[in-house]
Amino acid sequence: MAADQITYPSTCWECSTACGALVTVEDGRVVKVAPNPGHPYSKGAFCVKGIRALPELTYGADRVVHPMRRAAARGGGAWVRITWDEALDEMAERYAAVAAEFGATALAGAVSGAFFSRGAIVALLLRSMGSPNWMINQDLCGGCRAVSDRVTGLGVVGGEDVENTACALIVGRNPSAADPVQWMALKRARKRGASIVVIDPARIPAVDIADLWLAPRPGTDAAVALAMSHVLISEDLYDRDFVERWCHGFDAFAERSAQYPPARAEELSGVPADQIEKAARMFAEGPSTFISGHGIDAFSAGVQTFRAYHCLLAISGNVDRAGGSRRLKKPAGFRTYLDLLHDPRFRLPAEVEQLTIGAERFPLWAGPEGWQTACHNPSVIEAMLTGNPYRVRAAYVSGVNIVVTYPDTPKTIAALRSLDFLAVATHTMTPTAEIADIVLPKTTTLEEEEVMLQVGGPCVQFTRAAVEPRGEALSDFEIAKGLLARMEARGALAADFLPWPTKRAFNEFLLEGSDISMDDLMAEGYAEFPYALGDFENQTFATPTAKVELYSETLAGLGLEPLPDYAPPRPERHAATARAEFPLVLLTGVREKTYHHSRFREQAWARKVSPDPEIEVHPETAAGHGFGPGEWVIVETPGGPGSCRLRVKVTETTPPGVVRTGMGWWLPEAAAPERGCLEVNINAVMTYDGPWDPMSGSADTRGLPCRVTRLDAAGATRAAAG
Ligand SMILES: Nc1nc2c(c(=O)[nH]1)N[C@H]1C(S)=C(S)[C@@H](COP(=O)(O)OP(=O)(O)OC[C@H]3O[C@@H](n4cnc5c(=O)[nH]c(N)nc54)[C@H](O)[C@@H]3O)O[C@H]1N2
Ligand SMILES: Nc1nc2c(c(=O)[nH]1)N[C@H]1C(S)=C(S)[C@@H](COP(=O)(O)OP(=O)(O)OC[C@H]3O[C@@H](n4cnc5c(=O)[nH]c(N)nc54)[C@H](O)[C@@H]3O)O[C@H]1N2
Ligand code: SF4
Ligand SMILES: [Mo]
Repeated sequence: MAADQITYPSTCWECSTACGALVTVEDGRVVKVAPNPGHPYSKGAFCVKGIRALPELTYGADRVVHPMRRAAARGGGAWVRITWDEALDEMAERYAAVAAEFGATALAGAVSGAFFSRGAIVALLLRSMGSPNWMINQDLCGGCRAVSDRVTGLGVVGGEDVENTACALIVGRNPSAADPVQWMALKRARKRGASIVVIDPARIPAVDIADLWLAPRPGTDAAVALAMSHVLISEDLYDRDFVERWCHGFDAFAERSAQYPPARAEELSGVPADQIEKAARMFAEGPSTFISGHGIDAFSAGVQTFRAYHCLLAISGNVDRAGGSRRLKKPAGFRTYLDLLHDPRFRLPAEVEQLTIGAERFPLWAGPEGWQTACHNPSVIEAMLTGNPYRVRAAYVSGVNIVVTYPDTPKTIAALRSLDFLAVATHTMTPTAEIADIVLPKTTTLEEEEVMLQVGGPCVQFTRAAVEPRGEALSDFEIAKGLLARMEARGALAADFLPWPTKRAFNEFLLEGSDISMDDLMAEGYAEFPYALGDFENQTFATPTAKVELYSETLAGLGLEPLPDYAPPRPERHAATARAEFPLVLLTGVREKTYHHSRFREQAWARKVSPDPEIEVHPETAAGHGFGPGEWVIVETPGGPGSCRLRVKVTETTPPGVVRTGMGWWLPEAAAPERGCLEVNINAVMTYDGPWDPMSGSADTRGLPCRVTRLDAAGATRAAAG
């Protein structure tokens, strides 16, 4: 290493895996991002997005490096450079004017979620301006899991103890693509003799290290999980002691699961009964952990499906035990971002929070009692367009590319265009930024400090601001502070819920009550802390009965189904004629190693590795429909707003009758403002209008009926050229 290089321990937070990193700086520039093999959680696991995409994002030619104001009609693609003072003054002026005329609830924020500090900061910014409205993308991600985790009282999401497990049950999760830390841990577990069971309609790489692979028809997992519970109960393989002491509603749950003996589950899911029995017996041996993913989340029966698996986990006695699924651990006194959101010191009056859009429809999801206290997104889109329940007129978007990543792209565009004012903080000019009035340059992971709880560790992690921000980029914290100061000067501040002078002070506040110091964190990049497992007497379950609720009193109180149950998947709920018209089942969201959702599409190396949006098709399906490998097809769904073109990949890993595609596609080189997001983006095909999960408000992003047709020769030529 050159003498003038310094290497810092840090954390990559380009994605929620948050791997331990070593960042090398020379002459004020990051010259290397590498894994930190000494990190207690990631143990050297890392991915190409951290190593390559992050530095290229930071130093790439496409980066937005100064604030800009649009110089033509909205979406016209013409921009002028302005100063931060001009940008923030104009934002304050516009937000204050909307709040004065229509009330502060006419303002909304959008961010990915409170997993990162920017989520909490955007929420506290909006609250300071008097609005409880902020959107998160988690209804499209881990929302069903989170709601199930809360209503059962388990609190186990992210706590899979793969290192010590004897059996890993992987459901709707593709770890080799989605999470290098989990994937490495699974391979280690396999090596030391742990058994692995995969439940996935597709033959994912994890199947290659599995003892057993169950391939249900998409959307039928609840039947499989209930049948597995039935096997545990009828064969007396469940944990009687844990159930008697710590579970509520066992008899009712046993009755419910008895309605799904393996033979019936086989009919509903297509998984042979003997495989369900085998999987149940392997899982019952333990210690076993439940590894779940997006494949059973983000659909309109997601919470019930998750509850079926969560109840299986509970009765198997694998809650908060070594090798099982750990409950959330944090250092005594430490504050997470979610803690901040629920802290009474940073709350608006109850009657204002009750106005959160979606709180009435989905109280477990949106509003004061909701998981992250955010809005229900499709309801906000509706509010922007129709004024129901009231009109949202101005928005601030940061850390989320909603035009591309929300279903129903044309509607999201129309909703954002209907606003009086839109400001977007971003790294590059995305289709969302293209329709803003003001675009703000944001710092990247290499330029901004972050303190976060690593649930998987568990440990607290630190991300170092390794270099000065490029150009005039600012962090979410600095943008929010600048904006609030200007709102205050206009007498338009409801409260100051961001009282810390700097991001460092904010980070110190998170650590304040704990034994961990900023110095410790900076020196190592992480800090471990002691915790207890299985201390159910002192750390009770956060439910009305203080037990794990197999029968949910919370759901019963809301008039919702208190026991987990199976519901037929979307294609089966359609009339036969519609099924004939849309004969295939669409799964979206296949993760590509080169991209993070819509990000890094401007990077040449990534586009070289993954040049086209693909659709995976079984050889039988391809033959039946006359698709050849590499041909372009268009995809449509019933009630969807449009179509998109994708390139056929013929593969036996996808089952017949099912097609799988990714998400997040757009073409930075294509014409503004859409930049291809209406042509190659799967969300241009799907509706966001429901049906919604009655508990979490999630819409179907998988298991949808669809129609796939070949592009004609002319279309194919256009596509290849485009
Ligand atoms: N490289 C890269 N990594 C990423 C991301 C990225 O964009 N790029 N995104 C990150 C984010 S935010 C997320 S949420 C995760 C998502 O990553 P995962 O949680 O792994 O989710 P998916 O890849 O959407 O789907 C996982 C599996 O579910 C299966 N599946 C589909 N339908 C069903 C079903 O009905 N039942 C069952 N049992 N399985 C089903 C699919 O075939 C797929 O193999 O990845 C994270 N990691
Ligand atoms: N059809 C379909 N739709 C899906 C999914 C699916 O499987 N199918 N998956 C859903 C899931 S799981 C998720 S999590 C969402 C993801 O949806 P998004 O969060 O919208 O995805 P990203 O492309 O990661 O968008 C991040 C954007 O925020 C900007 N940004 C601003 N500040 C920051 C910052 O500090 N850090 C980072 N990293 N970015 C910043 C970046 O420039 C980038 O444009 O999409 C969802 N949408
Ligand atoms: S998986 Fe890749 S992008 Fe995500 S935190 Fe780890 S290195 Fe960064
Ligand atoms: Mo996600």
